[in-house]
Amino acid sequence: MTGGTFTVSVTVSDDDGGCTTRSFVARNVIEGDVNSDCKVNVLDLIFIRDRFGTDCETGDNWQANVNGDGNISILDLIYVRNRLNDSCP
Ligand SMILES: [Ca+2]
Ligand SMILES: [Ca+2]
Repeated sequence: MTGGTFTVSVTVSDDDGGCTTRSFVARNVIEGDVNSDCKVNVLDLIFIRDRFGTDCETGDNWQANVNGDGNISILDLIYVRNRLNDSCP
């Protein structure tokens, strides 16, 4: 897959037979680029800092949980810090 924007559809079901499908736009970006501007820089760190301790499921907060542990914390900041100055090819 090359870089660009994609529409992704996800269907989720539960044990009670409930089911929902959501479609969203996804971009092929680099790790640590939480604001999807194709650069890992201080703006990504600020994005995460501003969401410390907030619910990962609210709004666009999920983007700040870069290590996927379900929390927005210093660990996410460190993850992005270690990728500073990376950019899309
Ligand atoms: Ca960025
Ligand atoms: Ca995290």
